[in-house]
Amino acid sequence: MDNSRIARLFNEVADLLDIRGENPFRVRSYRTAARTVEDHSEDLAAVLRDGGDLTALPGIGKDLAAKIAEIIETGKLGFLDELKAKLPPGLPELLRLEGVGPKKVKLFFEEAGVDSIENLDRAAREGRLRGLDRMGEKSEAGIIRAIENYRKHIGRFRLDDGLAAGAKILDSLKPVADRVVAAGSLRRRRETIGDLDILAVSSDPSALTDRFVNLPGTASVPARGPTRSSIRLEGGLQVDLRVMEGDEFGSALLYFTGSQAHNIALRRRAREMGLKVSEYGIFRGEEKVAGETEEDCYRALELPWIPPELRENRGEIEAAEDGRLPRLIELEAIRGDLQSHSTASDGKESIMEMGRAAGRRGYGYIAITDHSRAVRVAGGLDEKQLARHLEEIERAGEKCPGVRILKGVEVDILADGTLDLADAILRECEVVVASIHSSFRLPRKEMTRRIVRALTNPHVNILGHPTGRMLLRREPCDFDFEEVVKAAVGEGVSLEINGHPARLDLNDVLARRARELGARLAVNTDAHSSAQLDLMTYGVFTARRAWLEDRDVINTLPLEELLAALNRPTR
Ligand code: DGT
Ligand code: CA
Ligand code: CA
Ligand code: ZN
Repeated sequence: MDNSRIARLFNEVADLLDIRGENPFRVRSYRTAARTVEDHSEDLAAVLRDGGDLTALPGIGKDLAAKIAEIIETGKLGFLDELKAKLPPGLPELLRLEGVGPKKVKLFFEEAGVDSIENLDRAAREGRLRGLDRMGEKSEAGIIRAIENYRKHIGRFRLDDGLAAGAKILDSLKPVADRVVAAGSLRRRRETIGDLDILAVSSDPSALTDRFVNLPGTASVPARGPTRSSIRLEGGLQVDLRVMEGDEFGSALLYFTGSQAHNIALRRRAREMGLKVSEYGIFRGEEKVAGETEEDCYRALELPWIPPELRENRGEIEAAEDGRLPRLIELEAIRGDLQSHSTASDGKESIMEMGRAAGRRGYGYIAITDHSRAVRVAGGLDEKQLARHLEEIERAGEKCPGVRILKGVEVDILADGTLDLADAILRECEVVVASIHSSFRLPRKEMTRRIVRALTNPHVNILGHPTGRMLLRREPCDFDFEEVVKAAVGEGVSLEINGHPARLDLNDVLARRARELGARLAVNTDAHSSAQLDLMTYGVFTARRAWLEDRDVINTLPLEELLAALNRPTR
């Protein structure tokens, strides 16, 4: 049981209470508790097991502590189920739409009789939403777009959710399997996964299958057999299990890791060499020439082993053949984080706590980049507040030996491309991340001009989460990517790969293209708590899928070289 699941259930409770229009303090107590639990570094199940006192956590009273215990013990929260039973079953799903929160759901339900996505779609298309409180034609069109977007992504899951589910399943299966691993898009670290593919070898396949179809959190069992089974988890994620023989493990892993396009290209190559490839092995006529390991299989095809992140048939087989595979960046090469937030804006921990956590991770530096004033909901800073904040960063740095805490800011790019803070204060910062947090839907030309203009400000070092997309929720901004990258290269501005698993922005394809155009990348977490510094792994997954090496990423540089690299060329 992980803390994030507890947090999710509490957030669901808060949403439902909010939709019902219940006491805002009660709603807030669940949200605060969700955040506390999510950010807590120890597994609460372990805390409970060791006789720890959950009410010692901030904002957790007796009632919430009992609910946490209930979730840990039963995997469920009865109170949430009761709440659900009191509302039309289609209502909570509306919250999955971009720009639709509990208040809107309540409004749509009470004033327009909307109780499902279908209903909402119809109401919006018939123009029945525009008269409602704070709704106009524009917001109505936004609803239609959000629904289209949601339908396009339906049935896919974020990588972090997939990895969390996968880790639990592997742990449960390990005792009844000789070998068990995740394959498919999860192993390739794609940003979203359609389903989860598990491959196992076992001397007791029926015990393995038994355990699999009875895993906790299973909602249904679409298929069950000695070599293939599938389950569907409560959240809707399907998990496929394939049981193979030990001497087929390599070829099976290769096959089920995919991608399908990579497999097809390998098979074509094999055919030209007079070989045949399947999940059972690589064969020349009747003779099996490889199958036990992936390395053996690639070797039989006269190729070096290709990292799973590259297996998309985007030139990796040709590169492997020519000995041109990149030496992909690894997490260990990252020496610091160049976007993080503190309590000065919407972060959860102090500058000092963030700095110490960076030190514990072995980093040489961390930039504290709180929001600027335009992001009012995040408590963004104005010039005066930022000046004071920069002093605090300096003071914290003195008390934090070993890690350099860099004075930074995440300054908003306003709709016209100017920045939200005056040059005089930006000049005082060591790291200026410029990002868009509003007006996401400008026409392409205007958006391109806006971003390019921001990049020409001589103090900007990094373009933060460049496309603004939110996975499965918000489409990227529309702009001329090539033109923006060329401007960034000319100005000496790095492009961010934001490692938050809801963003992964730039994505693999765009980051790769940016590198080809000569851009440097910065892989950052955008951490809002010290625990979130761990999200760096997701940024590195994306960087690897973008074929990046250490030298493409500025935060692999040691401090002095980084500071030199941040210096903008003077013209
Ligand atoms: P997903 O689940 O949509 O995120 O993507 P994958 O890549 O995990 O695809 P999935 O689950 O349908 O199948 C897992 C792997 O099995 C896939 O990457 C390659 C292999 N595979 C599945 N079906 C085929 C097929 O028809 N032909 C070939 N060559 N490979 C296949
Ligand atoms: Ca899959
Ligand atoms: Ca599958
Ligand atoms: Zn941001």
